Parts: sequence; C-alpha cells; structure tokens
Amino acid sequence: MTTDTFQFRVLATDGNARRGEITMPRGTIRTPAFMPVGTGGTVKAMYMDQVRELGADIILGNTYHLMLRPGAERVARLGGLHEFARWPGPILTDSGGFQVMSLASLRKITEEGVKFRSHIDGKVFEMSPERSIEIQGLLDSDIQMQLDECVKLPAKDRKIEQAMELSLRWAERCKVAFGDQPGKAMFGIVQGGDKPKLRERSAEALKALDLKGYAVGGLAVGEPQEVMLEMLEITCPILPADKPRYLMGVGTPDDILKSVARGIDMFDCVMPTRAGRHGLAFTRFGKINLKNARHADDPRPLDPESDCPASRDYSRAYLHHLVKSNELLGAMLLTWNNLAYYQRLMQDIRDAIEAGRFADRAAEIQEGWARGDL
Ligand code: PRF
Repeated sequence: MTTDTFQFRVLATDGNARRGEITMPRGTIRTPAFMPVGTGGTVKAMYMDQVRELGADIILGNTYHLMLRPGAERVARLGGLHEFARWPGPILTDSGGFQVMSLASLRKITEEGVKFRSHIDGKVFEMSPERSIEIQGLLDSDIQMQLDECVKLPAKDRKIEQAMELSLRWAERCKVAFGDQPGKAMFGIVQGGDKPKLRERSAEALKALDLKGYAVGGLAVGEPQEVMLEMLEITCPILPADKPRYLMGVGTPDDILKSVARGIDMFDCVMPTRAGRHGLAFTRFGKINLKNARHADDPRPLDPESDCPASRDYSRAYLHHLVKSNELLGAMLLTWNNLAYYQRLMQDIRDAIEAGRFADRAAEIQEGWARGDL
C-alpha cells in the first residue's frame, strides 16, 4: 500500500473542537486554520511575506477570477500559481460556481455545468465540473474544491433540494476528473440550505464518496447565525472524524469561535481584508471604525500589546486621517492589522484546544469584544 503525502491528523480535541494538522508536500497547515483570501493571485494590500509572517499556512485562490484574468493556461505556462504569485505554501482554490453566482451576469446552470458572462468584459464562458478541476490543476492548486451550486437564503425547499442534488452529481464527476493525485486533495461541498434533512442527505452521500476532505457550503448566505450553527450541529457529526472540515466563506471572529466549537477545522473569508480596505479594524476590544470622527485626535494605537507594527505603532488619529484621505497606506495598515488579529485568534484557539480550555478561552475573548477599550 502506498501512503498518500496528503495527511490529516487530529492532535487534540476539546468537546467538539479539534486541533489538527494537514501535511502535504508544500507545507503543514495547523488547524483550526484561517485562510486569507487571495482571489486574483494577491491577498489585497499585502505582501506574501507579510501574510506568511502573520502565521497563515495556506491561502485561497479563485478559479473564477483567475480563469478570466490572466487565464489558467497562462498561469500554467508561467509555472503555476505558487510561482506566479510568489506564495510557496499550500493553496486552496474555490471551484468557481459560487463566484459565478455572485459576480457574473446571464448565468445559466444546467446538468452539464454553468454558462456565464464575465463581469470584466462580457465574454461568454462555460464551465463544467471537469473544466473546473482542469483549471484548478492548471493553477497547480493543492486543495481543489468540487463545482457546486450554492443557493442564497431564504429559498424554496424545492430549489435548495435541486441545487444540493446537482452538487452531489457534480461531486462524483469532480472526483473522477481529479483522479488519484497523491499530495493533493479534492474536497466535496455539503449543500442543503437551512433544511436539516437535506444537509443530512448531502453529508451522507458525500461521505460515501470517500473524499480527502469536506466543506460545508451554502451557509452565511442570508440566514441568521443560529441557523448556520444548527446546520453545523447536524452536518459535522455525519462527516468522517478523520477528515478536515472547511466552512466556506465564514466569517466574523464570533462565527469562527462558535463554528470551531461545533467541529470546523478551516475557514476563509474576505472579512479581514475587505473590511480593512473600508476603514474597519478588528481588535481584542472589538471592531473599531476608523472613519468615525471620534478617532481624529486619539494618539493611542489600535493595540499597544500587539506584535504587529500596524496595530502597535500607528496612532488611531493617523489611521483615521489615512482612511478619510483614501490613502493606500490606510488600506495596507488596516488589512495588516486585521489579518494579524485573525491569525492571532486562530493561534489562541489552537493553544486553548490543546490546553483543554477552549470554552473558557472563547468566553474570555468574547468578553474582551463586549468590554471594549474605552
Ligand atoms: N460554495 C463554494 N464556495 C463558497 C460557498 C459555497 O457554498 C460559500 C458559502 N458561504 C462561500 N464560498 N464553492
């Protein structure tokens, strides 16, 4: 028997929370992990060296954006996405279906795949499950996602069921297209909206496909947080304990704490990077909106005890000034602060699970946000 060089191990558990490790040829991912979003081959406003230094073990890239610009075949000719973007570590790529639904126009979903118009130049593209896997292979992605259909909530039961069943059929096709690639993985995506029975059916059927990892999709798409958490409580126990579980597109620091408590190992979200470009800082004391005039004369940094220069060395007054003047440095410093905060949070979570005090630590972190710093 040959052993795969893609391996997941659970190192410690605390309640349903798991501290684990994914090892693969390009590096080791400490879980629970937060993956900064590098949509078009860049984590916006950050150098890759900074992203790595903050403790990110893996970043996310997007099939949809990269196939449109600069094109997957071109990236392949230039040596793959790691070489192109100067990120040597593992990369997970989303499959494109979700981005087509949120960005492209004239979208049409059939059994065969998705047809859409590019949001960049209006050109028409078609993407089948097989083509999505082919593109992710051209990018040389380490963790590839099946093509799926994600339904925005609220939605009719029938619509949610059809999208979930279609996603299951696409999962099988993606599994065949991906084949056997030691050192790499293709994850299935659980769908089923806010319907417990559909979530169960989706998780059971994907489990039977014996994939290397499982994502939970179709959440944080308009439903209240309690509903998302309830779906995790139904889904996670069905998924195999010895495979990583990834909650797609989530979330706030609070979503992350509550999802780890329910058994999630991996996250990605534009929240820290996008919010940073819009003047919002995540800190131990909660969110701080630097656009607010109350910061104009405040000489204090965002967090004097942080080891991130962006959080420690610049006054809130200066950050307020940069944000109000639309300076690039404002976006850069706040993105840096936010990713530092998210990666620090993940390290905190991993340490707490190892120490068997995850619930207590989560409560302390939440108290810090509620207390504020004023
Ligand atoms: N499917 C895929 N990507 C996603 C989602 C999904 O359901 C979500 C939903 N939160 C974010 N990104 N393929």
